[in-house]
Amino acid sequence: MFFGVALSSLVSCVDTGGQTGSVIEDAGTVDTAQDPTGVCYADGGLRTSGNPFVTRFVADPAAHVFNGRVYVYDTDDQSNDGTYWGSTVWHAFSSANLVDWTDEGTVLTLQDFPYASGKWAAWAPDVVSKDGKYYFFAPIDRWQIGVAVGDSPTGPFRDAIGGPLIQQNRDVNAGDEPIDPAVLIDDDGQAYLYFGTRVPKAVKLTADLLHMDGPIIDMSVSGNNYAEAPWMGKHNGTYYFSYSTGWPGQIAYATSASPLGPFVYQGIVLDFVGISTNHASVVEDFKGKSYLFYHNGKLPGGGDYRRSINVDELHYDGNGGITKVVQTTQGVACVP
Ligand code: FUB
Repeated sequence: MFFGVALSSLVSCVDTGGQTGSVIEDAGTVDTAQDPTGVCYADGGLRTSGNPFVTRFVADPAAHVFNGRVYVYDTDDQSNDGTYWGSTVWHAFSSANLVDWTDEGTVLTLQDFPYASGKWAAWAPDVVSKDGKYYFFAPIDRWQIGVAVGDSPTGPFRDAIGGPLIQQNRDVNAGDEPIDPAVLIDDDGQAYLYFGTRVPKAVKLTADLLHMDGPIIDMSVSGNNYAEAPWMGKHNGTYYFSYSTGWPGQIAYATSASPLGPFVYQGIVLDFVGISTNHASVVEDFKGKSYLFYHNGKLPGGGDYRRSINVDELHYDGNGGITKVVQTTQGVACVP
């Protein structure tokens, strides 16, 4: 049965210029039986996100599903001077269907942390939700990691501790460069923070997510090819640790029965992306599919310091392995 509805006046279901996916301007009719929301089908068929899927230079995507919406938290490359990763603010985008993206703007700045030097290095962040609050884990100055908390996925976030959660010169085994925080809250409620350059670090967090609850450990990953950009996921009871292998790097992954390892190297999730850094995150289940978010330099004017974010489907094989993600220009299909 076909239910048609004219869409000639519908421009977009989002409020931003941030999207690059197809925009319905003169869509004729849409099959509302296939797509009850009326946003996914246009004249040519199912719309796709396009890659990169935003027109702003942002990098280091940390993607999560909150309240039925995908939120992607980023380093804001748009505001650096194009010669280094000089960002001082973090940016976010969100979407309910992976095609229409809302530019949530700057969601946090270095100035929100009183102990930050404020000069630069608002780099790869992560955000998790617990008990109705949203915790923004922010690398600051390249030598400390702070936490800000908010009541919504886009804040406003405020410094939650009054000092750093991790600090290079204060904390035993914080490593040479405590950057790239990634947090997993396990099924039993225990939270783990992963971070670090060249040596993957992990530490348990207290129930309020604001303090370390034990020593910082060096994670054991066979193959020893860890460089940066840690991400921890869980699939069918197995922990999947992914990370970049270098500069340039691929995104590799290793698995373990424990969130603290030891991890066994399994293979490559994402090949080189054509620039000096690689950084990815996994959405394990959004409306029935898994997705990999990553950055490259493919927006016009893009490059090492002007990166932009992409999304492609991620597939597990029948044996618990991850099939290497195919980097596409069409991106992913709209999910109503
Ligand atoms: O954005 C600055 C740095 O580049 C990040 O911290 C790394 O993961 C790399 O992507």
